[in-house]
Amino acid sequence: MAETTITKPKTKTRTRTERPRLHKVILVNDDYTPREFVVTVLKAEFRMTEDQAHKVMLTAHQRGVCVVAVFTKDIAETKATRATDAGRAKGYPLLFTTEPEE
Ligand code: TYC
Repeated sequence: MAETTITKPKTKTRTRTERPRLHKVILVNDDYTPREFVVTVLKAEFRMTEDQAHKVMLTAHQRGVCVVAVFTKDIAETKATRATDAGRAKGYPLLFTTEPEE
């Protein structure tokens, strides 16, 4: 007797791993922190050149805020905290915040 082999259709399951959302580090303007100090912190914490740091500082100064860079959540929060603490150590109200990218 002839045998019939029934094979189950193979369904391929593809798991999509989404990339983790990146978070923006945002520099907030204030009336007290010296411009040059803001530039120094941007260079030290975000590895910017004098030119880049100066542009970011000026944008925050003129518009109120400026996006400094994007990182994974952990790194964004750590850098924002370190940069804010650098200002606090000198008695300045300098503030860096974070928010998720859309
Ligand atoms: N506004 C400050 C001043 O005039 C300079 C400054 C710029 C401070 C950007 C904070 O995020 C800032 N001395």
